[in-house]
Amino acid sequence: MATNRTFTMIKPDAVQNGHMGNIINDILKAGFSIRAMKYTKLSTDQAKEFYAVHAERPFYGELVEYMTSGTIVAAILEKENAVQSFRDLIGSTDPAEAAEGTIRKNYAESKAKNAVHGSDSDENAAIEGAFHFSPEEIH
Ligand code: IDP
Ligand code: MG
Repeated sequence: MATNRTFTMIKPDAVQNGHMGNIINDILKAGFSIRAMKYTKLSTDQAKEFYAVHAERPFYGELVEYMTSGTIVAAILEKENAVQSFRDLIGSTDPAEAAEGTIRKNYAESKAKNAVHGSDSDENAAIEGAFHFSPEEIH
């Protein structure tokens, strides 16, 4: 059964381009509540570990470099059917293919610099949330 939490990051391009406030506003307007939030920067080791599932993909090096290039916002979000609902809100990986009104359509630069992360399963939402937040930081 679907759980009610997902994990997101507002990625370096979106922070640098000044979209952080609008993206948080869109998330709240869509009915998500914020259980934890952190303005932070990933180390190379953290980015490599977070994206380890993509280690064999040709864009892995580029992805790690990009994700460590600036500050991000990491957050745990809550809503009914959170994982799927948030993937719907952010849209396709490539903003050129993302539906009108989605966060990636509105704010992403490219398929690589695509503004936001959203967990793809309940299992990964729990793993990714725990990667960034201790239990005491989740409210
Ligand atoms: P997702 O974020 O929509 O789940 P994934 O396929 O899991 O997409 O890829 C993880 C991240 O890797 C993407 O969000 C994007 O930043 C980056 N990425 C995915 N595909 C490409 C690509 O073809 N070129 C460069 N970067 C990519
Ligand atoms: Mg993914």
